[in-house]
Amino acid sequence: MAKRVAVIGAGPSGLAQLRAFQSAKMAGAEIPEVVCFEKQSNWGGLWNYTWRTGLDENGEPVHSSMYRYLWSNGPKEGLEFADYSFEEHFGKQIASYPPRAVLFDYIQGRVVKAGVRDWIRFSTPVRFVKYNEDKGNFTVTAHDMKADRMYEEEFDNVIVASGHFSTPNVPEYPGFDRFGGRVLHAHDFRDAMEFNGKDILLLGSSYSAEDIGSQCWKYGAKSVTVAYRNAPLGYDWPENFVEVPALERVDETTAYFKDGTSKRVDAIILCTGYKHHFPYLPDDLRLKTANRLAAADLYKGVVWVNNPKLFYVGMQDQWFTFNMFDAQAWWVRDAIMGRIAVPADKAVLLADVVDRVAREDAGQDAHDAIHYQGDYVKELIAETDYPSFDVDGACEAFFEWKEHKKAGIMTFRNHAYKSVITGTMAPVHHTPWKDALEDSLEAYLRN
Ligand code: FAD
Ligand code: NA7
Repeated sequence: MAKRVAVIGAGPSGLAQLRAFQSAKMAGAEIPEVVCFEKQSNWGGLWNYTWRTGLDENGEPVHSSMYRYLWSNGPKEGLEFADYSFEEHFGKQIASYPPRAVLFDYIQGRVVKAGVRDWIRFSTPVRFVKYNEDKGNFTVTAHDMKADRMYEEEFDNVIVASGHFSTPNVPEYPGFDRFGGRVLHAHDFRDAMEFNGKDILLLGSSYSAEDIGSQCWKYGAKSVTVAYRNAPLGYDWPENFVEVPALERVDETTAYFKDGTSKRVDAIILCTGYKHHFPYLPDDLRLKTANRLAAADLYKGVVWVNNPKLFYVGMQDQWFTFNMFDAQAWWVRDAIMGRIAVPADKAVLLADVVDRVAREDAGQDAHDAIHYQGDYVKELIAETDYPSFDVDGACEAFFEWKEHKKAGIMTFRNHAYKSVITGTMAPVHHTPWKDALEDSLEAYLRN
C-alpha cells in the first residue's frame, strides 16, 4: 500500500510541499498519497488577507497577520520560484515590490497549474497529532468545520507547515490597563487609515515596526514614534517619525520612555514579534525554537531530530522565503520517498544542528546572515532535482535592497532588480511607493 503523508497548512510552505510531490509524479514517479489539512477556507497562508481579527468564522484564531496596502518588504527577485517565474505567471516582467494581492496571485498560479487543489481539505484545522510507537505511524485528529465532524486518520509521515508569524508575542507594560486609546498587536493591524491624523506609538525595532510605521506615515498619521528595546532601526526617517529608547510605562494619555522623555499618543501598536506555536502537537513532537536561521532540533533544518518521520518546513527566520520553502519541500519529499537517506543515529542529527547553530552564531551582520541562508538553500537544492538557480545572484538583490533601504526608507521600493530565473530586469514601477495609495493587482500591473 502507498505511504500516506499529512501536510499541515496550505500556505507557501505547504503548497511548496504539494508542488514538490506533484512534480515527482509528473516525472513518472510513484508518489505517496498526500493529504493537506488547511484551517482556512482558502490557500495562501498569511497571504490570504482577511478583514477579521481575533476569531475567524469558525471560532478559530485568525491566522493571517497581513494588512491592507502591504507591499513586499524585500525584492521579489529574492523569492522567485525556480520552476515558475513571474514572467511565466504574468506574461511579462513586473516591478520588484509587489503588493500582497499580486504575490498571492503568483503563489496561487503555480499550484493551480499543478492541479493540487483537491489534495487539500479546507476549513479543517488539525487538532492533534500522536505518534503510535506500536505501528510506527501517526494518528492525525482533524476537525471538518463544514460538516462539524472530528475524525482520525493514520499517516506514515507528517509535515508541519503551519507557519510561525501568526501567534503574537504580546508583552504588557505598566499602565496598559489604564490607557485611553487602542493597544493592539501587529497581528491585528489591518488598515492604516484607522490612524490617519493620529499620534501613534510602535514598540519593536524589526520588520513589523518598520513597515507598519512607514505605512501609517504614508496614509497620514500625524506622528509615528517607535520605541526600541535594544537598538533602533536607524533609518533616516521623515520629520514626524522618530525613534526613542524603550517604553517604561503609560498613563491614560501619555507614554514615558527610558531616557526620561514622554509623548502623548492616541494608540499603541505592539510590533513585538511572534511565537512558534503548535497547540496540536504533544511534547514529544513539538518544536521549541527561537526565531532564528538555525532553528533548534531540526536536522538539515527540516527533520525533527526526536522522530525523523516528522518534518517541519518554513520554521526558520527568513531572508529567503518561497524559494527556501521549495528547497526544503523538495528535500523532504525525497527523504520520504527514500531518495535521500536520513541518518539513523540521533547523535549525527544533533551534531548537524549544533554545527548550523555555531555557523549562524559566527556571523557578524546581516550580510553574513543572508549568505548563511543562501548557502543553506544551495545545500538543499544540490541534493534534489529542484531547478538550480543563481542563489548568489539572489543574495546580491538582497544586498542592493539593504543599500537602497539605507539610502531612503520611504523610497527603496522604487528600485528594480534583475531576475535570477529569467535574467530580465524588472521595470521601475509606474508610481513611487509613497504616492501609490491603491494596492490592487490591476493598479500594480498597469505598467
Ligand atoms: P503561513 O503563510 O503562515 O501559512 C501557514 C498555513 O497553515 C496557514 O494557511 C494556516 O491557516 C495553516 N494552519 C495553521 N494552523 C493549522 C492547523 N492547526 N491545521 C491546519 N492548518 C493550519 N515574506 C516575503 O517573502 N515577503 C514579504 O513581503 C513578507 N511579508 C510579511 C509580512 C508579514 C506581516 C508577515 C507576518 C510575514 C511576511 N513574510 C513575507 C513572511 C512569511 O512568513 C512568508 O512569506 C510565508 O507566508 C510563510 O509561509 P508558511 O506557509 O510557512 O506559513
Ligand atoms: P521580529 O522580527 O521577531 O521582531 C520582533 C521585535 O519585537 C524585535 O525588535 C524585538 O526587540 C521586539 N520585542 C520583542 N519583545 C519585546 C518586548 N517585550 N518589548 C519591546 N520590544 C520587544 O518580528 P516582526 O513582527 O518585526 O517580523 C516578523 C515577520 O513579519 C518578518 O519576517 C517580516 O517579514 C514580517 P529586540 O530587537 O529583540 O530588542
